[in-house]
Amino acid sequence: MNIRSNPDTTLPAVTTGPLPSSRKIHATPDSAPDLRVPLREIILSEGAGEPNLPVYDTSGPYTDPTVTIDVNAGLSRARTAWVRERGGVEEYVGRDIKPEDNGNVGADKAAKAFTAHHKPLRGLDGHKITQLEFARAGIITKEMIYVAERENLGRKTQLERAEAALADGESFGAEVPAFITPEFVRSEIARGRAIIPCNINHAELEPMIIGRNFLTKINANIGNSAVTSSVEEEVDKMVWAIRWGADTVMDLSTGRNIHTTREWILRNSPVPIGTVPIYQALEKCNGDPVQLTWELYKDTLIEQCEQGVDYFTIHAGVRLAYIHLTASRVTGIVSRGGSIMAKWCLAHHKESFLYTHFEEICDIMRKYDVSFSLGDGLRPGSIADANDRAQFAELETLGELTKIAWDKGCQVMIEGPGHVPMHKIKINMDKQLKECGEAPFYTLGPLTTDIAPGYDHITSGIGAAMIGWFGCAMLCYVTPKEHLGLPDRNDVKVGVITYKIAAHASDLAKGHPAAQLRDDALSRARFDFRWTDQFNLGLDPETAKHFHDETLPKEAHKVAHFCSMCGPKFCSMKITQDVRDYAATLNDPATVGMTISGTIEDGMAQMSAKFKEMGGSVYLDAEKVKESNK
Ligand code: IRN
Ligand code: FE2
Repeated sequence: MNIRSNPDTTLPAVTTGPLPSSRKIHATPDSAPDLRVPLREIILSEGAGEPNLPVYDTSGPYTDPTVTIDVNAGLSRARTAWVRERGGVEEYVGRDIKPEDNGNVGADKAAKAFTAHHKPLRGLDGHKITQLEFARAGIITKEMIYVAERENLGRKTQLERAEAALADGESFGAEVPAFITPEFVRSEIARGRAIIPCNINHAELEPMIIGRNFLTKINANIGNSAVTSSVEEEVDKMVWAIRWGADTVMDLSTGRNIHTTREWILRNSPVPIGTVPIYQALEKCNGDPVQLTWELYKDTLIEQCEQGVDYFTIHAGVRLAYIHLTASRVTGIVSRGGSIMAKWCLAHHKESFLYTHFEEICDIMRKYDVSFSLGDGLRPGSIADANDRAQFAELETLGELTKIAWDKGCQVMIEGPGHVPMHKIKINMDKQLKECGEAPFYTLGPLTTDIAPGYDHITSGIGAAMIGWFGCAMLCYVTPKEHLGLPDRNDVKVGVITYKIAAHASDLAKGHPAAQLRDDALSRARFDFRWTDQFNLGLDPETAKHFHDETLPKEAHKVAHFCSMCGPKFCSMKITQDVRDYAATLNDPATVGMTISGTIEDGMAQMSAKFKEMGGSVYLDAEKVKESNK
């Protein structure tokens, strides 16, 4: 197979290689020795005096130098075996890809080359297919074992196992065990509080879990638009986003090559891929929402199910009766999917076909275990519109649809806003939990102010950290280009890092049992002036090192007990260290005989005398200090 000859695609050059001072390691769960659960080990410097730190790793084989990446062939399809051994699925000849289905002409060759060597699977009636169905039946799947191992962040030494056994039953926060077990994962999925988005046809997937009693996850959106970007750029953006920590990626492509772009992304993606199928359906009717039909939409759903998309944004809560509620808004309907459906409803003056055909949508998605991400088509697009009647009316409908999807055996999460000022955020979380039976919440930010175009990763990162703390399970990133243009590679990285910060800050605030390990390791490195360890333990080692080296570039400075912010004399860490050293000399056997209070008072008196002797001024001449310290 040689895809390079296809004029519509070129060989994607994707980013490979480990992060600085990191190596890929794998954990093996007790209950499934055939699974290899990925972790990244941050290797500390020799004198660190503590073990290397394992961290959660979303980057897939791209950071593993022992794996050869061939984007033309796609990643290994190991998960097909897990699906097949459970039974209840059939292989069949999938839908024929016609050029017009792509919303463009002649872009299907590469996609066909992939599908030629694997036929799609689908679930049979009367059999359990979805993770929800297995969980309810009390069955622990390999996906559940895998994510349990992953959530424990490598805390699995013998000692830790023993401690975990002791701590079992103890809980942090509301009801989370100190050590995540496959049974805990199963029970959270069974009650609808967590999902594992994992289409049976996305065999390249490394499963992950979304739920408020697990690590807070982040999503990165990529996708070309009609005007910019190409297939290979999008594949590389996916690889780039997961390198920095994106837990899921949504392909929001419109315009040319939708089917092909998605096929390339899926075949090369170790993280769940989400889409908004209405975007492709719209391309199939030349961008005119009025022409959309249920049949055309349904056909698009099946096409994407067969490809292996793990979750679909479906804006089924935009009901005809709610549209007028947006009339007096400052920014109307800002959701792309929401505005497409609003236009259709008004043009036909009919209830949305997504709402009227919802049960059929469930039946299709169940067969492939595609999770619902019930879309917030009426989310507020400005501070002025936050928490208005249109937004909450839709949320109530999403709650009603959640119950239908659950009855049908489908996994569900709920999308949320948008633009919301800080004091109106918590009510969103509380209302979502109540209306939607605790199904995981997945929000876009929210942006906490409208005044900073160019900085909306920050305006939204603030809201994301807050709502994550309150219990939001996944945070959809916003890049600095939000409202302004299509994000490039660097915007993707800045967006992902910003959201990793928000998600991790949430995990700390929620008291996740393993979250603080990394903070503590980094703080010890900082306090010990182990500069290289400090960089490498951070979310973006390259930038940290670069900033440091801008002023202190020499290798010798990597062990210096100061940085250029405060300089040698005013480094608080250095001063603390000096105070500790000084206190230690006072406790020295040479000074025995003194009482403890005597020691401190004597020390203070000595320092005071020295202070006066040096001229009694807070800021001293550096040369004089050096002289007196000799
Ligand atoms: C997330 C939460 N609320 C919205 N989102 C994301 O916005 C969603 O997952 C998808 O990536 C995008 C859909 O945008 P529209 O079609 O609602 O504008
Ligand atoms: Fe916005």
